[in-house]
Amino acid sequence: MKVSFVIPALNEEGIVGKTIKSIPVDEIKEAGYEVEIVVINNNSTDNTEQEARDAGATVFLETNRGYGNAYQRGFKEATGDIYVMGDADGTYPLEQSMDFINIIVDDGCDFVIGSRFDGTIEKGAMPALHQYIGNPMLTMMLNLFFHSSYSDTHCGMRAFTKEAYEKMELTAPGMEYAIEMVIEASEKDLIIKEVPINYRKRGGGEAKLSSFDDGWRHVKYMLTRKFGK
Ligand SMILES: Nc1nc2c(ncn2[C@@H]2O[C@H](COP(=O)(O)OP(=O)(O)O)[C@@H](O)[C@H]2O)c(=O)[nH]1
Ligand SMILES: [Mg+2]
Repeated sequence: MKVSFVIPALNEEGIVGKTIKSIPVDEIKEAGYEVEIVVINNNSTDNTEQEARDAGATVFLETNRGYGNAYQRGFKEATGDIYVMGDADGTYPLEQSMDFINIIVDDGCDFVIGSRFDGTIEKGAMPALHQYIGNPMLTMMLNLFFHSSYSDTHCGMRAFTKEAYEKMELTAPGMEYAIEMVIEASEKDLIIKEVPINYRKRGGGEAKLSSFDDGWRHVKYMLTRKFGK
């Protein structure tokens, strides 16, 4: 079996290399899997591409900007049986990936998602507005609308089987991709499990997220999906 790590990176020079190197490739190989690391770059204007290559990733250039577009391309290029996804900014504990893989393989889960709220959030890793208001409210709204029970719908560290990925019909080009995926996972009745994780401060670069614009886009996405246009 093969595990594909899929990582979108837009101007993540200085941290994308470290993020890739934090993937426990030896541990995963010792457990009997092949490993591949796919990075999707969208015309980064810094050294992201070379840094990712030097760290051992295969880098693809996607010309359509956006978090969703990057992931869609990444999963198209990935050749594994299990996909692990996470940001290129050092915030997610990719060193904990084996836990995610074991839950899929040993427990027969389809979709594993990290939970920062059940785990720990390092000081300064998440703005207070997101930690105490934005994320809990968006998570509550999503659970209410789509009859799910996630504790952290915006957690970007996830793992799933190729079959699970193919069941989910994912088309969102931007950041809404994150919630489109958890809604699809729930609506397609995938077996879902959460894993508490430690969320860290960005290792450099800038967040591409803009609190109010992206928060509103998520609310709009949920309203439209639930009640139509
Ligand atoms: N390739 C690509 N990656 C993106 C784009 N937008 C965001 N990313 C990456 O997606 C991940 C999540 O973005 P980030 O700014 O960390 O969002 P946050 O974690 O929600 O604050 C990071 O690894 C970014 O570099 C994009 O348009 N193209
Ligand atoms: Mg991030």
